[in-house]
Amino acid sequence: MRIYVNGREVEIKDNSKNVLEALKNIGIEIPNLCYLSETSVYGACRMCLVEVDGKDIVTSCTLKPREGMKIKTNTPEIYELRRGILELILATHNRDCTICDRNGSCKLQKYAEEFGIRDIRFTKIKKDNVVDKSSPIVRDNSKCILCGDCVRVCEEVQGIGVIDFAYRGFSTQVTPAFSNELAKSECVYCGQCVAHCPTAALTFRNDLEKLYQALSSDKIVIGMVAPAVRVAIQEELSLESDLAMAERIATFLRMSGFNKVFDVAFGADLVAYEEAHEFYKRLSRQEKLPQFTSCCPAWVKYVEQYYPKFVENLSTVKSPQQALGSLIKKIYAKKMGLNPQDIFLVSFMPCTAKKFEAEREEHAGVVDLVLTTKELSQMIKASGINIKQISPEPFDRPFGISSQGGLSFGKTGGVFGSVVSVLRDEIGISREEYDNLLEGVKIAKITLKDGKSIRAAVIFGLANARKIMKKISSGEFNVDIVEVMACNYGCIGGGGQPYPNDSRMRQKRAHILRETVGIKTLLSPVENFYVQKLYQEDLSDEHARHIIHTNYKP
Ligand code: HC0
Ligand code: SF4
Repeated sequence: MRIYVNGREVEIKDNSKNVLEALKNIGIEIPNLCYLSETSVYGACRMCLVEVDGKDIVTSCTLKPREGMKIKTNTPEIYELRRGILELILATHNRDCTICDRNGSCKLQKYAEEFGIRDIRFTKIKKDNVVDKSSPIVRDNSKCILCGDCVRVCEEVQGIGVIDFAYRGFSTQVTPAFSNELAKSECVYCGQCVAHCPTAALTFRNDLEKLYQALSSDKIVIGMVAPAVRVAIQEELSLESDLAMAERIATFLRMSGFNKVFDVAFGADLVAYEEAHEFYKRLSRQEKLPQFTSCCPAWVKYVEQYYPKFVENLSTVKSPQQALGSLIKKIYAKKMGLNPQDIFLVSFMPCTAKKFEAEREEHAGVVDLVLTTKELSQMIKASGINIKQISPEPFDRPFGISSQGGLSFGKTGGVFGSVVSVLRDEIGISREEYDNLLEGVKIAKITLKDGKSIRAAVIFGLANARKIMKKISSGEFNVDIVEVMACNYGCIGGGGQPYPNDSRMRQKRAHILRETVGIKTLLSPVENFYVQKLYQEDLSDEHARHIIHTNYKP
């Protein structure tokens, strides 16, 4: 379709959702504070105004493109309107930018700078200041611009709907029901509201101070790095597809005082191996099927809240974070003659729910601190060390080697793919068929060499999980094993990843993760020599293996 933009004839896609997206695709980014391509259109902020056919000024997010239409995106009138909107938003906005969590990544701050706003004319109105620090997700209403992005993401993308608008006029707030704290709500701490909040109204708890306290104590500080962190942190450090990033992080952490640095992808190999065997046992006995993956803590909380009758279907294998943590505190410490109490274990995760997971009763005393990709990037930047110039050093042994399978955990489908590769290597597979059932659900039919057949589902995001869980619950959908990752694209899109954290960035991260996986020489967790050694020496019987299992209670 051809339209005219600022006096130039341009070609846009025929199926463009709206003018805002059509123009974005040809390189014109219309300012906006409430538009998300992942959710329904809200049209509240009024920043995305454009002039149509020399007459009307309308919001481009609600405007359907039409052949031959004449659009102006940048007239003096539009400029003044946008400036006025910004001034009105800023009138009630907490403007402590220098000490704000989103300093440098806030959309409102960016526009205030670009539109040259230096004075706010209307400052008599004060908003209620409510700060909720009850959970890893921090909510600060004084920074909220009522764009509703979090409300729509939580409801439409995650299918939870734990936050919504309440009260009227200047008292309007986004809050959980009855103005409760998030910790008392059904929030699963996935952090997708944080990922899409344009300001710092929703952030996550920053725990860096605890790290520096540990580093200045007598503790032995051990770090472990999750698969998705090595990919997304590059965005913060102006790197592109650095395949040695994980090893550079290892060097950096050692330079910062860490005694050892391990790879969570090793834990992922171990988990895939153990989970495949757990599944095969359940399949042979036809009990507690379907088996659900349990490495995503937001998904585990979701099952506990909404489907307690399926809690026993969750794999009892701990997540890689907790399984590796348990190995370090219980097996590694003993072998090295260390007192587990003297170890301070820090995991670097792309995820806000991992902070919650480490604090769960079942996992007490294992992982001492969870820091996100964002917090790691703050550490690196504050150190003044140019990470591009430091030499990559391998992770420490024995938990430093991983296969393609283990590293693939970082995006949706990775856990299931690894479990399948263990089944392939250990039992043998004679036939595999894959199909996309609905949008967001991948189905597999696998026949093992021993004649057993498996139906599997990989579910992308919690809103899709809700649809499938209803069908599983009613018996309409029969399946033996199910992988769920709460966030779209999996951990690479976790709530602790850098901003912007939208579909475009997630696609890019998925590509870099694939490249990073591709250079690994070990294909399957079965080929991981250190995993095999661990099974021979330390995890040889069921009793010994209980340290990497847990029980979620219905
Ligand atoms: Fe993930 Fe994990 S893959 S949940 O996304 O399973 O957070 O990256 O570390 O534990 O390995 C997150 C990422 C992990 C765990 C692993 C799993
Ligand atoms: Fe909703 Fe997830 Fe945000 Fe909680 S963390 S409010 S569940 S989007």
